[in-house]
Amino acid sequence: MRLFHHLAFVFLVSSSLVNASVTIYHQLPLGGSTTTSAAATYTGAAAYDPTVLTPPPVPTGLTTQFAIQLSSSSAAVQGLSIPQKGSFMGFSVEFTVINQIFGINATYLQVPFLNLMALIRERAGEVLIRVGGNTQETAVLVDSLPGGVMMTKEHLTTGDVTGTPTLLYTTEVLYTMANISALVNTKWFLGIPFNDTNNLRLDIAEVGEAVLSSNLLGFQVGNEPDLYAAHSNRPSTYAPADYFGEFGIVVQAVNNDGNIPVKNNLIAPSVSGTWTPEAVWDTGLVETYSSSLGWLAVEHYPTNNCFATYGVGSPVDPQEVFQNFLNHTSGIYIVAAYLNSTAFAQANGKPFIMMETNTASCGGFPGLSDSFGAALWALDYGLQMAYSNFSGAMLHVGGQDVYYNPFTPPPTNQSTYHQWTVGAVFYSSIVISEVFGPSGNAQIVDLQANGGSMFTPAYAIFENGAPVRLMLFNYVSDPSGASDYTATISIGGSAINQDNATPSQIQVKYLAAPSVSEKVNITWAGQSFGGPFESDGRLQGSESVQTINCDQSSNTCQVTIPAPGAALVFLSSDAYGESGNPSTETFSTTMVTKTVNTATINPTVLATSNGMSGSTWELGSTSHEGGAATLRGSMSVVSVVGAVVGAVVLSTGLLWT
Ligand SMILES: *[C@@H]1O[C@H](CO)[C@@H](O)[C@H](O)[C@H]1NC(C)=O
Ligand SMILES: *[C@@H]1O[C@H](CO)[C@@H](O)[C@H](O)[C@H]1NC(C)=O
Ligand SMILES: *[C@@H]1O[C@H](CO)[C@@H](O)[C@H](O)[C@H]1NC(C)=O
Ligand SMILES: *[C@@H]1O[C@H](CO)[C@@H](O)[C@H](O)[C@H]1NC(C)=O
Ligand SMILES: *[C@@H]1O[C@H](CO)[C@@H](O)[C@H](O)[C@H]1NC(C)=O
Ligand SMILES: *[C@@H]1O[C@H](CO)[C@@H](O)[C@H](O)[C@H]1NC(C)=O
Ligand SMILES: *[C@@H]1O[C@H](CO)[C@@H](O)[C@H](O)[C@H]1NC(C)=O
Ligand SMILES: CC(=O)N[C@H]1CO[C@H](CO)[C@@H](O)[C@@H]1O
Repeated sequence: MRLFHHLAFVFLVSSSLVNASVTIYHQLPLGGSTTTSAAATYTGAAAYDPTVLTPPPVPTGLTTQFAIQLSSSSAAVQGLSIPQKGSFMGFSVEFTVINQIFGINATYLQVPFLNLMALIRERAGEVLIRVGGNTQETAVLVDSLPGGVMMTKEHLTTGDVTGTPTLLYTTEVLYTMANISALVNTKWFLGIPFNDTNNLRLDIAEVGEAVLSSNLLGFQVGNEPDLYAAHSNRPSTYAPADYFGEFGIVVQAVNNDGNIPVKNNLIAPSVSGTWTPEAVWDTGLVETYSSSLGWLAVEHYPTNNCFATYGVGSPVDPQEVFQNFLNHTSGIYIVAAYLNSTAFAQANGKPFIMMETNTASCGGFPGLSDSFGAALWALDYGLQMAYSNFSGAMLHVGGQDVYYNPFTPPPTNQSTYHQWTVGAVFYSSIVISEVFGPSGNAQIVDLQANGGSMFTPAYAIFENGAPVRLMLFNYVSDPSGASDYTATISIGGSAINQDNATPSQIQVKYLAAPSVSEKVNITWAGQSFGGPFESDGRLQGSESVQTINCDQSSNTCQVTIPAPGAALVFLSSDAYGESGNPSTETFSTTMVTKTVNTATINPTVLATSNGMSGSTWELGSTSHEGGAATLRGSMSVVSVVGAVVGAVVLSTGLLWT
């Protein structure tokens, strides 16, 4: 059933609400090399930088015909991962940008954001989001803020060399998250401020547990503590043993705090590579505080663009490093440093999370972080983490001044006429949600396909012992078609054996673009979010799923993967129906400026389509009609949507009938 959901935007001038939209502080202008006239219109903000790189050369000697022989039972498969969820690839949202991304308060939520999350939720059942970053350490919960906003930044109040501002926020932030959870089943990671363990501020845990309850997954204790010394947040001698001691202070405080009912959901150590995780494990932290720890976590970026941002390190030419993201060894190299730790986590009964990652720290690279190549890379890297027994990975989302965002709200002063920009790596997250689906029981194995060729990796996914899906990649960018490859798939025994389990037909969804450098014409099963400012958070275009008949005499199925591209192969109609064929509808938007508009929607349809019971909704109303309302009953205004955007308040009235 279709829903029509019209949103109206009303503009109110409020000069007191001026928020900068950056997460990289002391930002120098990024992305000077604007190559099209579009750049002029969009002021060179990194998120819309039109730089297009040149694909790496076509490798010689690529084998373009190879077989993939799958066992019909996982019992015979070596190295299958632990069970994985469709929500594996979530998002890490910098605390300072939540009012742009989520909405200005609990009743003014951003519809494009809800739509994007609904896409993951309808495939995976839930969405994982971490809210944090450097600002979590000095964040202060206050009763209220000038102008009634839920969050604001006070600049130059911390000694941190990155210039991280102090973040002030109200409980409305937690209510905003709760209301988002009610709509799209988001599960949250937060952080307990850790800048001063002599004066702990545990209120985020007290209020967070009260407001978010089971939607709250856990609290980071420290964000990148291995960088505290470098950022002047701790003495230069700060070492893992010091972190162990401070972690213990938090454990004791949480245990003694009667307002924090959950004692076992702390997260450590969230190190970023300056310390190895082993250096922390060696302190005995996990064994000592096992009953307090819910998760183990790290954060990692494979490279950085900090010269462009801070003048630190040496300049990196995006064109030169592009090829480093365009083969299977990239993810394998990154993950290798954590294999000890994922095994250690399993041995200690703790899930292991990549709490923050993306192509490159300090904002990523123009032309690279927002390219189809980055989408292939993030998909492969994500699956490699899953194969290596991570239990989740959060793609970082910053403000306008980064290149790597999975999604970017419009610049603050352009919200009146532009919509959202969905980045290439958001496609990776959608594909992963279908790769694992909603069962929570999907196990993945890296097949080292095609003789282990770094350009044509493949993974198989098993559920309940049987192969259900395959993910095939082609990293090569070759418009001639000569580097397209054909994989010949068979399951169980070969034609001459009795235990052949090759299906009669398979279904295939392609992640496609004409080149690894492409930034706009990226499609998943034929659908796209379009280019900069073109998205309301819904996939556009008609879905196209290929059905391939298998050869019944040879018991083989042939799938061709274009160069470049990736394909998700559904090995049975059940596997397709499970995660590949979502039937729900998301929140649609129609922007009408300078009017208050209303929309109609049948609440029972929405409640059903989003998989929740309408009776549990308690959304507050900020309708111009006034009065609180719940979803049940007709003519109830339940949600108003908008964003704090510079000097403009953008809000949207939305009426359910
Ligand atoms: C949410 O924001 C709107 C628009 O600024 C405002 O009218 C409303 O009072 C806010 N709600 C709360 C609970 O602060
Ligand atoms: C920790 O952060 C709080 C809030 O921003 C600040 O008031 C305090 O001075 C900081 N403490 C240290 C030791 O930096
Ligand atoms: C493949 O990626 C690795 C790791 O990023 C990189 O070192 C190597 O140069 C790449 N190989 C080719 C042929 O591009
Ligand atoms: C993993 O642990 C082993 C044994 O403790 C050690 O030799 C090795 O260096 C570790 N590997 C990594 C990548 O840290
Ligand atoms: C992941 O965990 C499973 C189950 O313990 C194990 O068999 C497999 O070898 C692990 N994979 C890696 C890459 O460590
Ligand atoms: C938006 O803000 C940027 C930076 O402050 C400015 O350069 C640009 O002219 C503004 N654009 C519009 C349309 O006001
Ligand atoms: C978009 O890319 C596809 C390949 O993925 C190609 O077939 C199509 O022609 C492209 N469309 C445009 C408008 O460039
Ligand atoms: C379901 C839910 O959490 N609703 C909350 C939405 O936000 C308001 C505050 O603005 C709360 O009162 C509701 O409980």
